[in-house]
Amino acid sequence: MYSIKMRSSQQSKHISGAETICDEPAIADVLLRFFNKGFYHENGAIDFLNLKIEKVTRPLTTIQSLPIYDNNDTITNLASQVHINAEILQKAWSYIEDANNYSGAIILSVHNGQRLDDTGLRGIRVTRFMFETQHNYNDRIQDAITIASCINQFPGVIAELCVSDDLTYTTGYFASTSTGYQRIKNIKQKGSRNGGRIIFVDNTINLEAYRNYLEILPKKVIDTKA
Ligand code: PML
Ligand code: MG
Repeated sequence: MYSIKMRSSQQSKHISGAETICDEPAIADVLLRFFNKGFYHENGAIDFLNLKIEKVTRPLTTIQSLPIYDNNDTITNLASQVHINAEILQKAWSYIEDANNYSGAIILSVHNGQRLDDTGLRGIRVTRFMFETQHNYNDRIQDAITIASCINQFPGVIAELCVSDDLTYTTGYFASTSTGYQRIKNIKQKGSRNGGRIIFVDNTINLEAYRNYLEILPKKVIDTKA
């Protein structure tokens, strides 16, 4: 199997990214799909696009997908279910609203709202994953569920908040092992590049092991049993 990654940018500003693991016969199709996604993007014309192919040499770790819900609950309500208070949520939201376009996720302490990763504008990128699913999700939703399933199922992770940085995509989600993947419509206004992925963790997390799990370990997400 092969890991395929794409990222594109404009004057070093993140425009788009994509990631999967596939078998050799599917590589050409995936490359074309990722090229189209990154090159022709509503966030703007690009001046850089990188496509990377790497053979996966380690066995894939299997992860169950989080259940998906369309309840359109509020972020505040969902956060309170996992004991994230308003102040910490506000801190997370400030990263989503700042002028930076992080290509990956930001890790925040659930105790004091401090940013714990040292990856600057890059953030932590969840990579080396695939989703073996019977469902016909669209690409965007399938990717988001796969990433959320990986992010949330590690010791010390409390929850994740995601807002797309695409100009016209206004559905985001809040995810945790207890709430599942909760889609939230109109999480932001149309026409804004504000967005990001915030991971809330407690102080039991082993950050080095977590980063290795998210960025290096090959992962296969499978459907949750009904
Ligand atoms: C993105 O790919 O821009 C993030 C989208 C997250 C929400 C996906 C959904 O459930 O609609
Ligand atoms: Mg995007």
